[in-house]
Amino acid sequence: MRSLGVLFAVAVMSGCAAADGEALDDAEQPAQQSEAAVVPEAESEAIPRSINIDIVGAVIGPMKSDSNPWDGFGSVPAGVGEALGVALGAPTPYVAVASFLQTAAANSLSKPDPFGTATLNDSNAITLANADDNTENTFTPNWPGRPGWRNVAYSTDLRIRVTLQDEDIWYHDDIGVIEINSRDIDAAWASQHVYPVNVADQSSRQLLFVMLSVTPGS
Ligand SMILES: [Ca+2]
Ligand SMILES: [Ca+2]
Repeated sequence: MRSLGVLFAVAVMSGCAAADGEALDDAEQPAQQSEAAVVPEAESEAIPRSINIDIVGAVIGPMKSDSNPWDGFGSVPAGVGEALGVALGAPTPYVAVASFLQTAAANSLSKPDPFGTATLNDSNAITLANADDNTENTFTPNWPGRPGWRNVAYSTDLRIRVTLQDEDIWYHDDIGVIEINSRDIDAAWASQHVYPVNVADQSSRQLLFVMLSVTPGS
């Protein structure tokens, strides 16, 4: 009994020593980390009252909603739509879709010649690209110049409507009419870089992402 008691005491003492050391580390480190992390985050999260909004580009789906290619004839293989659905359901859909569009299955399809306009709260219309200056045959157009709005008074009522078409010889194909709201603008600001707004569910997967940049106005 006595020897067992000594063993027990030694075990408790060494256990306590280890526990004390761990408890000290646990108590001190999170406090230091959270103070260091919280302050800059809080500063960067506040969106300015005046902002610049740029519509930088877009990501167009690999086919029309009827499974026909953007240009030409024939139907797109069923596997393309299935792979697109998987990519849109991925944890980071923009990264997954961008990767998929570079695969041979998507890259071999005919691509649209995107152009269109954007309006801010039903007025302030701008041209993203027209039939003369648009990039042709691309799923990932970047708009020429710097289309957007300067020194916009931030409000939760901000709404941007983007209308895109595929330039064709006779009748342009509609790509999509989608809307971006203040929550998307908040997300773009918080990202502090060009932010892909997922709009696939607003356009039958024809217009997948609108690339948005939000910077401080003056
Ligand atoms: Ca077309
Ligand atoms: Ca076309």
